[in-house]
Amino acid sequence: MKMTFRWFGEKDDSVTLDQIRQIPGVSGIVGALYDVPVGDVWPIEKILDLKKKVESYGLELEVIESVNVHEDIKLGLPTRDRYIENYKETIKNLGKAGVKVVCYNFMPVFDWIRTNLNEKLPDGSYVMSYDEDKIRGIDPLKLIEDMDKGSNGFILPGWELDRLKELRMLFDMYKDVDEEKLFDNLKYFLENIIPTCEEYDVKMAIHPDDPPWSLFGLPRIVTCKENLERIVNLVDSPYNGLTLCSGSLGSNPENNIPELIRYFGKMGRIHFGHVRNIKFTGEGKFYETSHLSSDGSFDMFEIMKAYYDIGFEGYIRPDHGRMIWGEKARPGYGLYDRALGVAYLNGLWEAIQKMS
Ligand SMILES: [Mn+2]
Repeated sequence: MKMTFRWFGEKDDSVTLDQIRQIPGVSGIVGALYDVPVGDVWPIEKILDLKKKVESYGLELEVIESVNVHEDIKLGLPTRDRYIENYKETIKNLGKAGVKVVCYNFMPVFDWIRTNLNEKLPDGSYVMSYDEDKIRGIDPLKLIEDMDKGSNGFILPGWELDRLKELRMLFDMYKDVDEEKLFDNLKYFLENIIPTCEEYDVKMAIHPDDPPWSLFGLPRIVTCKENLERIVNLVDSPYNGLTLCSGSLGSNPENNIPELIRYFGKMGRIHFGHVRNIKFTGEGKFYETSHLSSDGSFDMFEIMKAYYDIGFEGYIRPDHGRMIWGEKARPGYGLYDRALGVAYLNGLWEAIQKMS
């Protein structure tokens, strides 16, 4: 297991590489180029610049999150072939720069969704929360406005406004795309890019939908064991793999996270693990807690034990943290609580290792 930490780059992150390198047990950064428009090729020079910067702090750049998939690919439009060619070029460039895993998602229109980015808990910390009742009947444009307002001035990953400004048109285009069509479009995408991934040794790791169910009538397919199995079988190659995100998949209590880790881990299809805890407060209601088991609804020991038992050699990162100690940062991506998460997950790992 390699412990990593997500970083949004010098211009876009309140956290510095200098701070990250001081967190015990972090081997590398999960990075991305944020100034390349979705669908364009990531220039090798820019990737190498980022790599050089990260490595100058003694950290590695082996995981990218995300290379976003152009909406035309998800929609299956004739223009998709051009964007798929660009995606392959990006994979080539990333492979040449030593990147091993690319996390991506295949969610139509929206990325992850929370209904409150700054909910105050009794202990004074702030967390992100979700309430399905608040989603029902809300205009999606209003949701975007609220997500933008609550972001402390940062751009939220997946919520870049330029991507969303043609929202109404996008909704219209998805009218003919149901789950089956979306599976077809994902298959077409994977069939085209996986040979390049194999050649350049870059593993694809699809991120679950968050939350893992359909919203606003849009199809969502990366949601449950059955669908994950279908996805890894769309192209039978170890390069077609998963990001196992405990918080996303786990927000449906029917998804048993340790079981999923064991099942897909044994198949060699988990390349990246997002490990975080959430607390259910009702049906379709939860908030993101600290990583500690007793703070939330998940047994984090069982999650780390599952990774240990499958002999996991991929990458893990703490996921969203709370906002604590007065920190002002991108919601979910402050320094303090994620660093606590790293220390805790590494502690679990050491204990499991020594007791095995
Ligand atoms: Mn995640």
